[in-house]
Amino acid sequence: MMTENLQTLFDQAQHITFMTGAGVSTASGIPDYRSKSGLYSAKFKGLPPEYLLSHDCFVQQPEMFYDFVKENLYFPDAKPNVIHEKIAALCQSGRASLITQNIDNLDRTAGNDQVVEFHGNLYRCYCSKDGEQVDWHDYMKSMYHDTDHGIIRPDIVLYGESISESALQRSMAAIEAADLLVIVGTSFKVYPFAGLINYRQPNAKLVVVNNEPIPAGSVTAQYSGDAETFFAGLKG
Ligand code: CNA
Repeated sequence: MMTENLQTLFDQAQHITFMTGAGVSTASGIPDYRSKSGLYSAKFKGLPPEYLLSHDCFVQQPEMFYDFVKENLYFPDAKPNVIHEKIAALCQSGRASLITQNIDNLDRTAGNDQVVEFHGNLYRCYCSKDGEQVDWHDYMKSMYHDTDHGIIRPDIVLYGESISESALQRSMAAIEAADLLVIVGTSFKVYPFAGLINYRQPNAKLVVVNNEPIPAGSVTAQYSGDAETFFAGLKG
């Protein structure tokens, strides 16, 4: 249940910046990484997901990378839930911004065209040889680009790769604009994403909505429970 105190923080905020992770999409049927039922609890051909989602794996074992990504990351039938929808509505009204670590496209499907996709988007693919954009449906059929036989990849940030300059700049601007930061559905262990909160205004308030404790420092308020329930109860 939404406590009055938390609702008041949302009502009084001039600008809210949401920072989200895989926990906002579990209610849409997409597993997260670090929960008990998450992707990291499984191994694939004896290899850990951290390696399978790395730049090294993509370069050295591209077939393995492709099989892993195709079988475990793509959920094209998933639909946005109330969390994506309420955040999108707040962003559309200009009262909020969103920085997500998610690569599942659900914020865009919910109508959020301003979202900062910190780790990219699975449904944008390109050929690593000539840089040409490739439809993700074609990537699902083959990892090879039909015109030049280059290896196709999704436009996501792999372990060992850097965040794009534009994503960093847009994220910092969103963090600096906020008098309320709301962290939702993330274990908050991945850097540089987790380090973004260090750029917040000194008086900015910090709210955490997650079903387990996370290392976010001193928070103004927190909701320990299911993020879908929290957002269903959020007014305005
Ligand atoms: P994570 O490390 O798996 O953490 C998810 C967090 O959300 C955990 O603390 C969970 O306990 C919590 N959680 C899960 N479901 C709920 C819920 N319904 N209500 C409240 N809390 C919940 O994932 P992070 O996002 O922190 O890790 C960052 C990685 C994961 C990024 O690089 C992402 O690209 C990557 N990822 C993305 C997706 C996606 O796009 N949907 C899915 C899986 C992983």
